[in-house]
Amino acid sequence: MILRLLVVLALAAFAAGACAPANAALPTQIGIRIHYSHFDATKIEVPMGVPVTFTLVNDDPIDHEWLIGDEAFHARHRNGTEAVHGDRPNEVSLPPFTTKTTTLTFDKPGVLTFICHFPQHEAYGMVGVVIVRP
Ligand SMILES: [Cu+2]
Repeated sequence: MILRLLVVLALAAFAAGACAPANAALPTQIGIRIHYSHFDATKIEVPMGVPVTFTLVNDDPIDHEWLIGDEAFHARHRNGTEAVHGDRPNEVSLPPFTTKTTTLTFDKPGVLTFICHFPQHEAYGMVGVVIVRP
């Protein structure tokens, strides 16, 4: 009987721990600066289920873009013909010397990639990952 009670208490403690917001310490305000055709942050951890605001700074005298999504999304954009993005929070066009903000809420855990799909920019290294933590 006592053993059973201890098991129940242990399970209750485990459940309480599992429900604690493990991702609460992760930032919801992210700054990414582009300079010499590179992102200055290429591995970013964010919490799932809450709005995350990205401030994107293009410090270069040329156009860039910040497109975030999964592999299928990027496969479409690598072959895409859309020169300018503007209406979707996960697709941001960045003219020279501009700053833009965009807010996204990630609804599932996992790894997403952000890439600039201007010709040769991905190959040059304009790639980063966002890790969404539950
Ligand atoms: Cu670029």
